Amino acid sequence: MQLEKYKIDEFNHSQQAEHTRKFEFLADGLSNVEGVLQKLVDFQIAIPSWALGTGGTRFGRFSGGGEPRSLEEKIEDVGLLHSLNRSSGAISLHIPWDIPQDYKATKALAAQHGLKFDAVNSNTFQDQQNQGKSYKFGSMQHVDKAVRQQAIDHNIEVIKHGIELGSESLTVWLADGSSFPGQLNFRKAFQNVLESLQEVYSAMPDNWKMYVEYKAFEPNFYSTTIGDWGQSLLLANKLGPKAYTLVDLGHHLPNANIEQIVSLLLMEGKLGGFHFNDSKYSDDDLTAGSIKPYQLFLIFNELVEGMDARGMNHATDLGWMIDASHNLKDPLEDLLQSVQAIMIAYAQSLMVDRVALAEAQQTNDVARAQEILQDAFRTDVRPLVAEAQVRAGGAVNALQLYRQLKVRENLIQERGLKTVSSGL
Ligand SMILES: [Mn+2]
Repeated sequence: MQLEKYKIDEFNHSQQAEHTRKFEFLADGLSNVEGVLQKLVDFQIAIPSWALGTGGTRFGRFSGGGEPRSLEEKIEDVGLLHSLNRSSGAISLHIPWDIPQDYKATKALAAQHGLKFDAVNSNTFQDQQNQGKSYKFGSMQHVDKAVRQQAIDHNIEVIKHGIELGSESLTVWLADGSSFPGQLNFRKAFQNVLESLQEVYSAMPDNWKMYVEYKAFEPNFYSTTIGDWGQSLLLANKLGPKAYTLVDLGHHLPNANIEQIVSLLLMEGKLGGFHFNDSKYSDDDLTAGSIKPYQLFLIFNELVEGMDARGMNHATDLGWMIDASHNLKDPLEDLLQSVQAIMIAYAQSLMVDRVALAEAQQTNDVARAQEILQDAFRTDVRPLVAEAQVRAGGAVNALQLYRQLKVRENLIQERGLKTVSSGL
C-alpha cells in the first residue's frame, strides 16, 4: 500500500488551526526553537524487520492479519510508517529471517521509500533447517569448536549481506549461557565468545561498527555469557575501536539505573547504540514509553548531555533502534507509538536547562536539580514534535491518520487475514 502525499496534506490542513495554536503557545516560551526543530527532523529511529508482524508469547500468538509476507512487504510497511511520521527512515534486518534475494532491487525499493539499512542482526539463538550443528548449548561459547565456527561463519555471512545493502553495523546478541550451576566453566565460555567475536570483528570493513548486546537472563536462567554492560564493555574493549556496547532497555535486572550505565559508556566512548522498548518486569518488549516514560526521559537526558560533552552528532553517531514485540496491538500502530514516545523523550531532553543544572549540581542544590529536570519532563512537547514531522513532510498526528486511512484494513485486503510474518 502506497500512501499518497496529498492525503497527508489534506489531513494536516484539516488540523492546521488547532496545531498552530498549540505550537505557537509552546514555541513562545522556548529559546532556539528552530535549532530544536532541526534536531528533531534529523533524528531517525530504525524499525526492526522482525517487529512488523504480531509477536507471541510461549502460550500463544494471535495474528491481526495483513502481516508482511516477504522482505519487500516489510520494507513497504516501514516505508508507510516513515511516510506518516518522517522519523523512522531506516530498517534493521535480521538474518536469516530476511535474506535479500536481489540486492539491487532491495536497495532500490528501500530508496524509493526513503529508507536506509541500519544494523544487520545475526541469529545464533535458534537452529535453522539444514543447519549442521545445534545451538542448544550455545553458539560462540560452545565447547565444540565446530559449533563456534558455524556461528562465526554465519556472522560473516550477515556482514556480507549488510555490505551489499549499505549497512554499516552488525548487532550481535547471543543467547549463550547456562541454566544450571556447574553446566559451564564461565571463564572458558567467555574466552570462547571473545575469540569467536575476534574472528567476526576482523571480517568487518573499517567503517563498520560491531554492537555487542547484553542481556541479564533468558533464554538461560542461571548465567548469561554476555549478561551485563560490564561483560559487554570488557568484550568491546578487548575487540578494539570498532566494537561497542549496545543497550537494550529490557535487558537489565529490575530497577537497574540505565541512565547511569549510558552516561559512563558514553564517557568511555563505548556506547554504540540502543534498542528501545519498555517493560514492567523483564524483557517485556512493550511499547517504548508505555510504562516508564520518566525513565526514558532520564536516559535521553544523559544521552544528550553525554553526546554534547563529546561533540557527537545526535542523529548519526549512535545507532537508534526499536526492539519490541506486539502481542495485542496492531504492530504498525504500536511502532508509531514507540517512535513518538522516543521523539517526545528526545525533545524533552533538549529542553533541559543544562547551565542551570550544572550550577545546581555544583552547589548541591538537590531540590533545584530535580525541578530543572521535571520542568522539562512536564512540558508537553507534542506540538513541537508534530511541527518537526510536518515540516519533514509527515502527518501532524501519524496514528490518527493511520486509522483514518484504514491502513490495516487495506493491508488485510491486499495480503489476506492469515499471513504470518517471520520474526519474533
Ligand atoms: Mn535487543
